[in-house]
Amino acid sequence: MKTVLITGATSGFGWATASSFLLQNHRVIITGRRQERLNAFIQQHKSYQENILSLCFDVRVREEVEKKLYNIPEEWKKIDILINNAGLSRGLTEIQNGEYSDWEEMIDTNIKGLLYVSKVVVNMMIERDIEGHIINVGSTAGHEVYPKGNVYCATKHAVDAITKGMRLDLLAHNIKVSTIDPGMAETEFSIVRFHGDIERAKKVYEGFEPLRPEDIAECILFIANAPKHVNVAQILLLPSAQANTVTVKRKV
Ligand code: NDP
Ligand code: 8X3
Repeated sequence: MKTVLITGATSGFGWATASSFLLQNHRVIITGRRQERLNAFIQQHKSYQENILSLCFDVRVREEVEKKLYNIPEEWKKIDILINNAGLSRGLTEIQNGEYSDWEEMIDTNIKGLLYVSKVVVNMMIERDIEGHIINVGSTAGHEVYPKGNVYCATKHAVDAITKGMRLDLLAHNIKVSTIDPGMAETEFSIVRFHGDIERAKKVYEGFEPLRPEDIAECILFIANAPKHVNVAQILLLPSAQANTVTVKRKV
């Protein structure tokens, strides 16, 4: 039984991944800003209740991240796997028309938030001599830049660079570092990107079958379950109808 911390488990990939780890009899620490969603997760997994710890915090607020993580009960501090999944996009806009608040939210969440959580958890692993595993959720947007995706793509390129840097730095501590880089998946991602415009968000996935959160969860389980001597360093996961960030075969 491993202890797995999943950021952004209140929705989408994070929820599905936490659920999959629980069903494989691991202990999960689920996080997110929406307390009611954390409660709903526990409610939906009632029979596994003793294997769930929920922490409500905003990854952008460093003091909050440190306070919440350093104060978890001692028996939960032996974290084996960290899944850095919390993230978002805001807006789809030419660079000259971008909103500062959107840029700041993406940079603060996807880059700085990931760093804040990682630093604490990595140190907890090192202090306890745990042969841990960090799995970052990147994106195809970390491989290519698409029109109007400027800052979101930049944050996911940063996640790619941080993943590579972590792999170098943590080698000495026997901590594996991997990334899963999905293409288009239908979650709350586009609703958040378009600030709650559900109709616009739906259109993103019209005419083809996007990835489902469970597809990503399955890959994360595969990465986590690899034998000790194997690091599945990177998975690029696309819907069959997607060739790259801008080329999608849609039924007309
Ligand atoms: P969702 O919007 O469904 O889930 C995002 C999760 O991140 C939520 O649980 C949300 O929780 C959490 N989150 C966002 N901001 C913060 C914050 N400031 N502090 C704490 N938690 C936060 O989207 P996905 O499941 O699709 O996205 C998960 C990850 O996958 C993201 O990093 C995204 O960039 C990436 N991705 C998504 C793809 C897609 O097509 N959907 C493709 C490739 C990568 P809460 O709101 O409760 O805080
Ligand atoms: C999410 C995938 O193509 O919508 O990272 O940016 S995309």
